[in-house]
Amino acid sequence: MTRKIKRSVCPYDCPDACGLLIEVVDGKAVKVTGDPEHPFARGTLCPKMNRYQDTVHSPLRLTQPLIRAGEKGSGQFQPISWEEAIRRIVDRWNVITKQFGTEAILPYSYAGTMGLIQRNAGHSFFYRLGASRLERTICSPAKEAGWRAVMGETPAPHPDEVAESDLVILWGINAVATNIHFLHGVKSARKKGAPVWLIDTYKTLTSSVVDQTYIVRPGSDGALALGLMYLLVRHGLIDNDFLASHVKGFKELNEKILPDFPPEKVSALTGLSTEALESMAKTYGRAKKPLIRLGSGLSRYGNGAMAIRTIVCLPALVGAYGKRGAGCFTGTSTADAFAMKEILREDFMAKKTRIINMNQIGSALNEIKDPPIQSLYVYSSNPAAVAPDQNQVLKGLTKDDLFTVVHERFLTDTARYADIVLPATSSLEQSDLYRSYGTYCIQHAKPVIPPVGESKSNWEVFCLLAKAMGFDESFFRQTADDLIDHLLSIPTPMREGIDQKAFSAGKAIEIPLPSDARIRFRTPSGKVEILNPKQAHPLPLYIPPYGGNDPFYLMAAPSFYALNSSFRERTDLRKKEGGMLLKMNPADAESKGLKDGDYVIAFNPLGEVSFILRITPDVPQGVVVAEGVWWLEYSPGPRSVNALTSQRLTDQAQGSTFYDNTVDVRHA
Ligand SMILES: Nc1nc2c(c(=O)[nH]1)N[C@H]1C(S)=C(S)[C@@H](COP(=O)(O)OP(=O)(O)OC[C@H]3O[C@@H](n4cnc5c(=O)[nH]c(N)nc54)[C@H](O)[C@@H]3O)O[C@H]1N2
Ligand SMILES: Nc1nc2c(c(=O)[nH]1)N[C@H]1C(S)=C(S)[C@@H](COP(=O)(O)OP(=O)(O)OC[C@H]3O[C@@H](n4cnc5c(=O)[nH]c(N)nc54)[C@H](O)[C@@H]3O)O[C@H]1N2
Ligand code: SF4
Ligand SMILES: [Mo]
Repeated sequence: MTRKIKRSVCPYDCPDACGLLIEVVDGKAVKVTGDPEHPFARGTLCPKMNRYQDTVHSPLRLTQPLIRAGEKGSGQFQPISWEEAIRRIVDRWNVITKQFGTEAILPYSYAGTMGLIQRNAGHSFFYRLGASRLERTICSPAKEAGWRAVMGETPAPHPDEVAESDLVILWGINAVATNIHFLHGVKSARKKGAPVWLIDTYKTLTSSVVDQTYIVRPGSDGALALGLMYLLVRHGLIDNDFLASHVKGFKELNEKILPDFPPEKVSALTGLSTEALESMAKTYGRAKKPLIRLGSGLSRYGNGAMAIRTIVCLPALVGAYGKRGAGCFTGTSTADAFAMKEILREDFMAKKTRIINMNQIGSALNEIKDPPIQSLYVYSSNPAAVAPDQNQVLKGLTKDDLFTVVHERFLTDTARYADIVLPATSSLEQSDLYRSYGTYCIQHAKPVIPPVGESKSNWEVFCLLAKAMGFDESFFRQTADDLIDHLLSIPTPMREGIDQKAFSAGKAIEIPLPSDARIRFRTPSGKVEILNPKQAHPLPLYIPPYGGNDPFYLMAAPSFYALNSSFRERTDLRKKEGGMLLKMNPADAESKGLKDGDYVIAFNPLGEVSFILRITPDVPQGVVVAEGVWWLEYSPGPRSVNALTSQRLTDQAQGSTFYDNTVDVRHA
């Protein structure tokens, strides 16, 4: 028996990017713990990852290539060899290309793994092929756009600086579920006396770790921010020196926009009382180091980018930008740590092909012509479950003339619709480089166990496909390790001065923040830009969300027990969650004649979804909550939550609007 402890990284789409220690016995991962040397996570993991070995060695893992042997969606398959699978894919693509051109082929991928090589492994291949391109905006591009409109390329502070804050505002973030290690610093701040607030649309798990929860109407945060600014001005709580030297456009905002946001109006828009607004503004204005940790929830609305932009202006009024432990933290930008263009290889694109938004894959599969999509190649994503407007997505996936290939670890909802399924390795079986969007850590992971069954990594499969297609670029003849070596041989300013020895040993190390980051605002004017003439609305203002005509706003929020549709293979986690729930306020349930535990159907013009009703005062009237994205096989009915979410996009950056939907509810 051989027993070894090896280092790895949590590959999931989570800001924490925890370091892992994997105990490996005879080629199997038997225990997974947090790496105590990880600078941000400090040795703890979330409940999902504590038993990652149960995911990696799950009996549900796909171990062989499969070919469809029944109706699309039936989940009936027969094993085939890798050779045959690759040959069939390439043969079919050649036929499609002859008749419709290469743009009839569309890749679909997102963040099954965050590793830079495996996540982006298909880009070079599909550029070379001339396939349609995918606009990957399912997550929170509107949040980035909102930040950028005010702060340009200004880097975020170090996340642990929150420990120095004297007022922490968790705004639209259920950190206990989605950013648990940020709470380490929050706890330290709180111990030193800093009040901690949560601003959300219902009481999430995070409300149990804060001093005060403010419940707002969905999509009204922009109005809240403007209302707080109005009161800061009225009470003389603004930092005139900071505004004069470091901010552009406060005078215009104060003259043209703020007078429209007195507390009475903001109370009506947000649902917060005028007393609450007064108290929030005074506490915020008097804090010396108030820090806002902004989640992505409120960016997933028709007014998302504007709401974020408005909130990002708030710290400027009190001079919080420029102080340690204060300001606004939306996430770190570590994109320049590695020379990404060496992975993406846009230069392989002979001509710029059309772009299809991943949030609108439903319409794209059913409606797009010239050429219609004839083949979908899905990897590192589960669009049948995670993409909005599930009825349209499934209708598209059912089409006879669509040739679908799914490269997956599990037989997901999407894989069930595939013509060919290819088994994918897990992160423990592949090499990769990791960076993070919530910390400044980077890490190099090597395989710690051999591939499970016949599974192959994304990189390996694209190399096989490239060979079968006759692509002769030497790029496609490298291993993932060759490509990693190449990237590491290219120095970048961000990696300058890192602890190279620790990095090479596979430890997580931190990129040093530029020393002048704090007061040098990387915007065209060098100032915090409340006024941004490049924007369609040069000043922030309040735009209402899309909403809808049904009585309840639907919060399609993340689950504590899963990560998007990942981890649904885990019986232990599904049991703890207690099923696919719809949470509702007692008064609303009473008026609908519904009881706790009832099977109910939430519906709107897009579709109908069955849930188990959970009645709770944590949810305000007029809102219902459906946490998590369930696989259909574990859902109470034939559809899951995204049959209720629309393909509409955000006001900027073409993002998803998962929260901006309404539903009605009835007894099943
Ligand atoms: N456990 C777990 N962790 C995850 C994920 C998961 O699914 N589960 N998903 C991962 C991914 S891909 C991402 S992008 C991140 C998600 O990160 P975020 O998108 O930041 O998700 P949350 O932390 O749940 O924050 C969203 C919160 O916004 C709230 N919200 C919705 N509408 C509004 C509004 O109008 N105003 C306000 N103030 N709040 C609103 C929701 O109720 C929810 O609590 O988390 C990652 N980590
Ligand atoms: N209702 C609702 N819908 C949502 C969300 C929500 O909170 N609520 N969140 C939205 C957000 S923020 C996001 S980012 C998207 C996420 O959408 P996705 O990125 O599609 O997220 P997952 O559901 O985690 O699916 C990832 C899949 O990749 C597979 N995978 C993992 N590693 C590998 C690998 O190395 N190779 C291959 N080939 N496959 C791999 C996993 O098995 C998994 O099935 O979902 C969005 N949809
Ligand atoms: S999902 Fe997030 S919190 Fe959990 S182990 Fe992975 S990186 Fe850490
Ligand atoms: Mo996301």
